[in-house]
Formats: sequence, C-alpha cells, structure tokens
Amino acid sequence: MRLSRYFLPVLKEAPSDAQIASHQLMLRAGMIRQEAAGIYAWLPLGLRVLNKIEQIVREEMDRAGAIELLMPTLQLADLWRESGRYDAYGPEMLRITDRHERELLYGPTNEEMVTEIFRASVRSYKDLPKNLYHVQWKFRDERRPRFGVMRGREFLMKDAYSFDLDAEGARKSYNRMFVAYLNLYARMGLKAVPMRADTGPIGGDLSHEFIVLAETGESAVFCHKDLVEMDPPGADVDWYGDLQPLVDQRTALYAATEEMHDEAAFDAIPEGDRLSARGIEVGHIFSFGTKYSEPMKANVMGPDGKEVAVQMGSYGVGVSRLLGAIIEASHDEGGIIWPESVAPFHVGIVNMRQGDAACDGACEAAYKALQAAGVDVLYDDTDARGGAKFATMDLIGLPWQLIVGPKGVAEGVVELKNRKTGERVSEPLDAVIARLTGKAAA
Ligand code: 5CA
Repeated sequence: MRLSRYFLPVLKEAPSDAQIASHQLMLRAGMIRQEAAGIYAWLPLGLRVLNKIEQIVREEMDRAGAIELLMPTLQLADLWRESGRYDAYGPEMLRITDRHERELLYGPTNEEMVTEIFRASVRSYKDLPKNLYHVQWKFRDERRPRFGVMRGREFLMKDAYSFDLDAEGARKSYNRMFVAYLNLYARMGLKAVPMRADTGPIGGDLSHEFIVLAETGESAVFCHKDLVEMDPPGADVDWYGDLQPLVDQRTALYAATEEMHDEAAFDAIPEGDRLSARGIEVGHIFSFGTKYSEPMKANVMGPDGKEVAVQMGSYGVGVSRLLGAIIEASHDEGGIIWPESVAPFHVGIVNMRQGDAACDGACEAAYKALQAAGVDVLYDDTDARGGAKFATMDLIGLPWQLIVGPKGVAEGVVELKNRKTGERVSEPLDAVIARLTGKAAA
C-alpha cells in the first residue's frame, strides 16, 4: 500500500476525552473514529488489526474442534422469553420494534439463538459433543461506555457454545476452550491469566475470566505471581485426550477476580508470591449445565433411550477489546508497538527524500520485492519531511521500518529499524529484503 493513496487520518494530539494510552493511540493512529458514545467506525488501519486478531481466534477455535457459523445481530424477543432472560436482562439490552410491531433486540450474546439452532436438528447423543461459534457484533447499552474499544456499546465478540450429553463431557468441552484460550492470547503476545470469576447474567457455577494485567484495567484481580509467566501449552495438544492436568496446573494456584476474591485463601500464599493488581478481561468462559437447554427443550436421546436436556457452556473472547489490551501491553512514548502476529503491516518504507531519483528508485524496488514476496508493506511515498515520516511510523507501530536516505543510497545501503528494540542495521537493499522475507540474499 502506498501511503499517498491510503486513508490514514493520523492526529498530532489525542482528543482530551481519551484517558488511557490505548484509546489515545488508536485515535491518533487513525484506527477508529467515534460515531456515537461507545460506537466506532473501524478505519482501514484499525480494521486490518481487527481482522488479524479475529483470524487468530478463528484458527485456535478450529484447532480445538469448534465449528464456525454466523448468527444474525437481530433476534426475536420471543426467543429470549423462552429462557426467561428477556425481562431479566434489563436496560443493557437494545430493544427494537419492526414495522409489524414485532419485538426484536440487538443481540448482547447468543445462548438462546444457538440453543434454538441446535434443538431444531440434533436429536441423539451420537451427534455430541458439538461446539458452534461465531464472530459477530454485539450491542450492550453499557451505563458507562469508556476507554474506546475497551468498553464499547457495539463491540466484536467471538462466542462459542458447547453441547454435551453429560457433566463429564461438558467439563471436557470447557477444558478444550480453556486450553485454546491460553494459546490464542499467547499468539497475540499477551500474558492472559485464567481467574475464577462471577457468572453474572450468563449463569452457571463454573467460570473463568482471562485477564491481562494492566494498570488501566477495569477489574481488580488477585493471583499467585507464577501464573503470569506460565508458558502456553502450544498447538500440539491432544484435544480429545485428557486436558484436565493442563487445566489443573493453572487452577491449582490462586487466581480470582474481585467478585470471587477469598481474602483468607489469598493470605495463605507466601507474601512475595502474592499479586494484587488491575486487569483487562479479554475473555470469559462459562459452564451452565441445563440453564438454557431445559426451559428451551434442547433435548437429545441418551444411550438408554431416555431424553435428556443437553449440558451447555459458552465461551467469549472480546475481539475488539483485544486491540486496546494489546496496545496497553505494548507501547512507548512514540506510539504503538505491534506484535508481528497482529501488525497492520509488517514493514513501513520511509523515503527520506521523495523526488530524489536514487531514493525513489530504491524505494520502488523494495516495495515491489516485498509485495512480490507476500509481505504486507506500507510505503510512505508522501512528500512529508523525514522527521514527520518517522513520527508517523513510530505512532502506527509497524514492527519494521525500512529507511531509504540519499547518503545511504549513495553508499549502496538502506537502514532497517526494529520498532520494538530501536536497533538499526545498515545493509545493501537485497540483504534487508532477505531479512524481511526470511530468504537468503540473492
Ligand atoms: N455469552 C458469554 C460468553 S460467549 C458472554 O457474553 N460473556 S461476556 O459477557 O463475558 O463477554 C465476553 C467477552 O466480551 C468479555 O470477556 C469481554 O472481553 C468482551 N466484552 C464484554 N462486554 C464488552 C464491551 N462492552 N466492550 C468490549 N468488549 C466487551
């Protein structure tokens, strides 16, 4: 992409109502624009990151055996009356009436709808277990939308729903999601700690929130500090084998959100290992048995020929919130520092003297070679000054900057800067391209 043709409305200063770094940086880097309280347009740069995060979540769900579908944003109120949640949900639910005076709502979550889809076709225990998920916009009329995408009213969520014959199967489904979550956050460069959590309006008695520690986080959390540095299990797990030991390894140590906090249990941890901090909830998983399947009559025939209500769980990831969480965890005074896995572009080319034949020539050659190798590249071919170009590149946080200036070009070299470490190397262009594409120089 050439910057001269792109749409990147960067701001010099953050609007005064943006209180935390991630919100300020997303606005300044031209990633989002607020259209109403808690409702954002995703500008091109922001959308690229959102799509990358969504794709990682999707890959890890697929790996763990979940199956993707897509449910609508609008739902019938009558469906929610079946579970009894239509009235219980309260003012957070956006209620809509269509031209036929039919009551609808903009989905804040999808337990009812997925249960309806399941019960319409699944009849036998032989079809279990199943886990259906989608990545879809949600609306919750939050009392205090704030911190940009962290607490929006309209936000993107991945929500998965598991169906099992019995409690033992449901526990296995829960464990699969637990382990998949450990991997998916790690792929985004995040350390997310599973913590015992309250179940709120979703219900059930087994629940974990996945928390990224950050001073600006909305939740107060308490845990054993060893949990923060634990490595993820990795892709190579036996998904339909026994995952309980992997889960136990994490749940044996104390970790709880404020609502579930047990002061005595926390005090039993040696003082030096206690961590009392703030955190961002980037995911939340629930096991709630037959809370929806029973009133909604989602039954299957068991092996003994008797009908039973299926055991269910639901598993949410805050896809749009994750952008904020990643930026909170990874930025400096110059701007965002994207982990490579979610960066909007892998490398930015900075032409220090646009219009100079030698600089333009080297940049064009680099741009072509990187594109040909399938590397996402943003070429700053505008006539802004070098200093301004650097500031923009640092702000938008691409992992690599390829800097082309007249002096270097005359000597046959360009510079490659790592955004995270600030390290620079000066090398011939083909060596730099080889580094960026992971191939040896010709
Ligand atoms: N049905 C369940 C799980 S699928 C559910 O809705 N869980 S939830 O309410 O905990 O939401 C799942 C995740 O969505 C949360 O962990 C959080 O990361 C994200 N989320 C919730 N509310 C918001 C919001 N207002 N803005 C941004 N992200 C949100």
